[in-house]
Amino acid sequence: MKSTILAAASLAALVSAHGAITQPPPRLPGAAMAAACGQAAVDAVEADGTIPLENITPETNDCNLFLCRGATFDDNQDLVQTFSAGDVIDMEAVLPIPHEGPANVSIVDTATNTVIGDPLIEFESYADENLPELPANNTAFSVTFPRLPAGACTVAGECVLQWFWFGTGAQQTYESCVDFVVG
Ligand SMILES: [Cu+2]
Repeated sequence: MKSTILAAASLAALVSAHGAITQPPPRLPGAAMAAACGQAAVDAVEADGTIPLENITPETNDCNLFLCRGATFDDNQDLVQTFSAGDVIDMEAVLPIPHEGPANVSIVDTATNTVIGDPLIEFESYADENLPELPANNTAFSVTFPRLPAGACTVAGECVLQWFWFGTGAQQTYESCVDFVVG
């Protein structure tokens, strides 16, 4: 609960920011991330929950920066969602500084950092700062939870729903993860 309040506070106070998922509740930085990536990495994400991977310098090789921007299951065991095949999941993102590029939401096996199946949603061109206004579906959209292979993602921590966005011109990578189990 404490970490949820912290996230709401840091996302509300966006100063120099880029983008992140706000719903369903995303993985947040914490003590386990600090142990793996360094306290400076945690401080950077807590100061601005929307920064890209490229703004973080891991302090050890244990930091899994390219999965969930280094956020860990250990720090987020109270945020695990339960999804079933056919569930429509409403997702919300904030994009205070858009950068045009591809984006998707996929299910990722956290042990191997590999995508399971097809993306649940895919944007060829997302967060285009040249548009007068961002399309409404860039910040509020739904995905339908697929039927996974039997036994997949049944234990908390095994899988995440990962929002991934790459700003092509900015050369910035964004990842927000939602922990879940198949119910
Ligand atoms: Cu940016």
